[in-house]
Amino acid sequence: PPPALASRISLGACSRGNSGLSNQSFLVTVFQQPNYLHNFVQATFNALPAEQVKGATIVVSGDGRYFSKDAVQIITKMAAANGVRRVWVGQHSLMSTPAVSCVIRDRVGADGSKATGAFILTASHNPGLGIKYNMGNGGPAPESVTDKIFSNTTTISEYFIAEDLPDVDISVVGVTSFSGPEGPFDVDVFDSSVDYIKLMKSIFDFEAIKKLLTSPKFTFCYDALHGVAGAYAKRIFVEELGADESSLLNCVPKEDFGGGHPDPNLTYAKELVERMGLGKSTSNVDPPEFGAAADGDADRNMILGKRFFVTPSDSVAIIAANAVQSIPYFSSGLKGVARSMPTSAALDVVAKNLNLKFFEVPTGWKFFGNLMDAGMCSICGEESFGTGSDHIREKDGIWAVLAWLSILAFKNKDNLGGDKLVSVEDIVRQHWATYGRHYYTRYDYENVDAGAAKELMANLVTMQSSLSDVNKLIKEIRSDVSVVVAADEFEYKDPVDGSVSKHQGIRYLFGDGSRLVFRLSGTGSVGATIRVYIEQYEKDPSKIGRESQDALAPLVDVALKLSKMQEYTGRSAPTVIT
Ligand code: VG1
Ligand code: CO
Repeated sequence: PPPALASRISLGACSRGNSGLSNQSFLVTVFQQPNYLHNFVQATFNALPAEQVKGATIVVSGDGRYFSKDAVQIITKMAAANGVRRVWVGQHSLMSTPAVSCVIRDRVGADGSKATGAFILTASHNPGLGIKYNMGNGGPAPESVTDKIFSNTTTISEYFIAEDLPDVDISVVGVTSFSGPEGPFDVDVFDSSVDYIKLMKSIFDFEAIKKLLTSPKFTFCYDALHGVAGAYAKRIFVEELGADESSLLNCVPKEDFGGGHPDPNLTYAKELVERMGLGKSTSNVDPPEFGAAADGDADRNMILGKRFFVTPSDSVAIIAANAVQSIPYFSSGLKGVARSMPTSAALDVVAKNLNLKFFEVPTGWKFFGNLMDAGMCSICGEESFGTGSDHIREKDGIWAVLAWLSILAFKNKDNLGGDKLVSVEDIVRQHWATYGRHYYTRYDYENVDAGAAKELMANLVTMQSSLSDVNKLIKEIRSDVSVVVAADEFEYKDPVDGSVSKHQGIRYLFGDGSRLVFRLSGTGSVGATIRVYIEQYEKDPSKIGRESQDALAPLVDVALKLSKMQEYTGRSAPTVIT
């Protein structure tokens, strides 16, 4: 074909995002404003070192939500005009965030090429569309790059696009070659589940998991919430591991997530929650032994047992405690473990007992990536339904499910013919008996007036200067909670590159190990989102079996009154409790 012409088109400014376009821009309406996508893409190309653009290989894919197929064609044409050598696209434009990370790290093209980055079209667990850029290590772009992208979007005046390059049929696997405006240009469409399954097989003992999944006693259910995880779930759980097709719920990716909200928690994963016996339904059908859900881009996970919820903070601790015995990838030991600051300290206790290196990092996956690149961390997690390991540089929803299935398979390996399987609940209760229990809950106040949220936070910081006043106040609110022994704003010095991140959340630490943490979300869609994290440690074996919301009631009371939540926000209740 004749060379495509690159055109220059003028632009206006783009609004600030987190590791991509977020906030309002996650809404498709804003996203489709003229040139909004183009602005971000060109600003990213301009922010990258030349060798990661000219002649480079870049992944362009997403979780299949509305407009992403069109966006793939636009980004492809812009890549061609910017001198990119080849673009790798997931078939039907589908690639989960963890699969993108895997593809960047592991895939080698037929011509020996390797990718140096990826545009990922997703807004994760939020509806609407977003876009983010990942780097050559497979992880989110660091702040140095996102700051540059943002500043570029405020000054950018033109972008480059090969407008007459024909659209590529992304439903068909194969390489299409063009003579682009900057020279030869290839679009390689492929099925990323091939690369992803290969990686999973190198980590887990598929035979052992298959024995569990095909045992008549074990029942299983996976809900992709109509997100991209469904594309992998069928291949892995059904075709590779022998689960029944009926174990899959909402596993056909849909552009609109079937009208749902692809956030794997007890509020939004309704169908799964009912099926697992945790909902309101009075059905007397025996729930499955194990259930799990994913978010839109499949990096998050929720783990459930029969009528039992596993908190994400417990999940990462339990995986870390059992990894060496149950998962071949970790058989020679863990390099270290890490959690985000607001995540409960369940993992800390495991690290201490097993004598593992331990890190507490700010919220967001990029901090884990640095530790992993330096060989300091094997397993990590966040309270926000994110769990993962150093096999890639993103959290990984299906990996977390396979990790739990591996633990169940290991605990039941001599028991599959026995009377009763060791259940998810047994494993968690056993864990609490050994390490103590961290009661944990998170209250989210969404779409709060941004000014009010700022004032609330500022007041909490001011109060930290006098702990005796704070403790006096607390005693008036509830006499049955411990005293605050330290209070600060979390600050993190990266042990690898020495960079310092300040103002990463307000902490009140109690004498009995309880914690209250307050943070403003960096990913919320409209207004401000205040997150309150409430945690209480209980070592006494006679007190570890309580209902979580009962056990935490006194601390919740203190958190809301100390922060003057209702006074500042006008809200008498949170939007979501997890
Ligand atoms: C939220 C979570 C955080 C997570 C982030 C990205 O951020 O709290 O733990 O890393 O989402 O998740 P925030 O700033 O709104 O609290 V995802 O699935 O979008 O990669
Ligand atoms: Co996500």
